[in-house]
Amino acid sequence: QTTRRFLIEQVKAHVSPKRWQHILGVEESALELAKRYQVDLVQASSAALVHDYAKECSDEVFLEAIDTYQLDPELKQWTNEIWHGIVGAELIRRDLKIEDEAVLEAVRVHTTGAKEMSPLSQVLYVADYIEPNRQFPGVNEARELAKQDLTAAVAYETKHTLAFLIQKEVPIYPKTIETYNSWVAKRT
Ligand code: DGI
Ligand code: FE
Ligand code: FE
Ligand code: FE
Repeated sequence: QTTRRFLIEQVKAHVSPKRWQHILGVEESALELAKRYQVDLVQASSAALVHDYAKECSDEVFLEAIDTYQLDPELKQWTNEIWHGIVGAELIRRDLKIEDEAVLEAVRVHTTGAKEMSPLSQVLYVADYIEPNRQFPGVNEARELAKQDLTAAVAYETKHTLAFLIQKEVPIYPKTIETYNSWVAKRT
């Protein structure tokens, strides 16, 4: 049931046109990276198409899902940015009938990263950052790194995201810091 066509139909109807453009850009970048780094193309496409499915859900939907799916109650203190991947994965499993745990895990970690990430999770994490519609200082360096070394691209994104969040003076989700500590050390 989770054909590309089904996912496109469902997700496109659930998000704004602008976000849909972003999602298609993420799919394009994810497929490119998947080819380069020998990641399954169907998993890469599915993960990309669904990753921001929940981004426009209301806070109430997430708060209820945290209870329903018995996720860590501490999550309730966070916001959409943190919820749409971690909590969103449960809504994606339910609404989009995604049963592939590797795809759901990639969605869960697409915003914060994780200490350890599968090649599929790394591909989604980086594709979300470098997709063609993204424009921010440093994106071209991230694109170049992604062509040469996926680990280095994850490390670069992690470092720059953390610096950006600190500059904005927003709270840092503990897992974001774990990701930083782990991937900065991995970079050779
Ligand atoms: O959903 P997207 O906009 O495509 O991208 P994303 O899911 O990677 O990131 C969504 C937002 O989450 C982005 O503005 C950065 C923010 N974010 C990432 N880590 C943290 C965070 N926000 C807070 N407050 N704390 C974090 O640790
Ligand atoms: Fe996202
Ligand atoms: Fe991201
Ligand atoms: Fe995204």
